[in-house]
Amino acid sequence: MILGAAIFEALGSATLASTGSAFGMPEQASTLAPQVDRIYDIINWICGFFFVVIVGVMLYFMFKYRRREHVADTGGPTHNTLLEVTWTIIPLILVIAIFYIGLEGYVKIRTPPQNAYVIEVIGTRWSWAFNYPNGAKLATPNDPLLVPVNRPVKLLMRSNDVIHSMFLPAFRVKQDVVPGRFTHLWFEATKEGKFPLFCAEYCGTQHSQMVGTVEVLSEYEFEERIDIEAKWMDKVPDENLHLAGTLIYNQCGLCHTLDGSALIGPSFKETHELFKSGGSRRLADGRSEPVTEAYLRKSILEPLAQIARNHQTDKAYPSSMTPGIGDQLGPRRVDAMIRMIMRLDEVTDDEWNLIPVNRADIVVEDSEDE
Ligand code: HEC
Ligand SMILES: [Cu+2]
Repeated sequence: MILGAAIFEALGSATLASTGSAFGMPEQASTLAPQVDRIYDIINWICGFFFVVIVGVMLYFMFKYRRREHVADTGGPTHNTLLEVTWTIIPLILVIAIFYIGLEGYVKIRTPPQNAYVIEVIGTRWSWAFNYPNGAKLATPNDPLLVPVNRPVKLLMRSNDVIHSMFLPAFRVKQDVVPGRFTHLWFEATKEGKFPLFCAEYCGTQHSQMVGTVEVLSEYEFEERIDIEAKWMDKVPDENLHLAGTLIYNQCGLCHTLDGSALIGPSFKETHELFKSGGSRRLADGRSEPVTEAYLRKSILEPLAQIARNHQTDKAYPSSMTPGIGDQLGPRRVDAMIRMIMRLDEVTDDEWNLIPVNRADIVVEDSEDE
């Protein structure tokens, strides 16, 4: 009786758009979240209910029919039509109901509204890049994914290398990002604030670093922020481009160190020293290329065209630098990275740590903006 009431209540309260998160779930921050939590709750309650019923009856029978002296063995029953029909029909109704609620939610999650705000997402080992319709470019780990509150947002996603997966737990959405095709997901954030963002598909050694934040802003703040993001790079005068590079370096930092230690790729310190001394880089195919500005540009735009060899071990580095990275950055950012590598000694301290740069200090505002 009590159990019956409990499950009834759970189903009932869950059906009225539930307010709190389901058991063990993070905060709800999108319009889809209550629906996902509802079905999760319903399935949990069904499992709990049948666990208690089945295990309860089992324990009771274990006790009731335990072996006792002076009781003759009898053959067990072999067939009971009513019982068998019951234990077939009840689960059948339940799974059909679960399928129906699940399908309803699935269709909703897979169908972005027509008027959704589209953000292009690119997964690259091991960062997420976000391109906005106004030209703003953001990328993890330093930047958040900025989205407006109370407005449907569609992420149009592709991968530059391997399979990644965009996972936004507070919005209850997750979608694989697969090389060679576009995938999408959508959500409508209901709360301003910061929520975690993960890559949920093991994508190589630094997979655990492929995390970030999604920041939900009011419509006004959102427009203002992406407007600044779209314009700042163009406001950096050429003489400050190497400093701007230090603000983008984080996208390369998972593979290129600054202090001389080799990671996935050569340290930028080594590249810088070769550039400064007019040295050459030995390549995997046996050639040697002088490290010039043109060499650096080609390394970024066509990483597979010239695979560098490690100077100490003379082994070729893996050809794992992402071919699309130059397009993703765009010409101005590529220039910034090249200049940062060429002038690395100027943007780092004695230990080759980056000297912090404030974006506001390196941009020049147009006179009409002042
Ligand atoms: C997934 C790892 C990875 C990322 C991310 C990455 N690179 Fe690379 N990079 C490599 C590897 C591996 C090599 C060596 C093989 C080759 O030459 O392509 C390399 C080589 C280079 C070289 C040639 C260096 C030399 O001394 O010959 C340059 C320049 C370079 N990368 C720039 C960049 C820049 C700029 C970024 C960030 C926008 C970046 N890379 C991001 C892996 C990466
Ligand atoms: Cu990943």
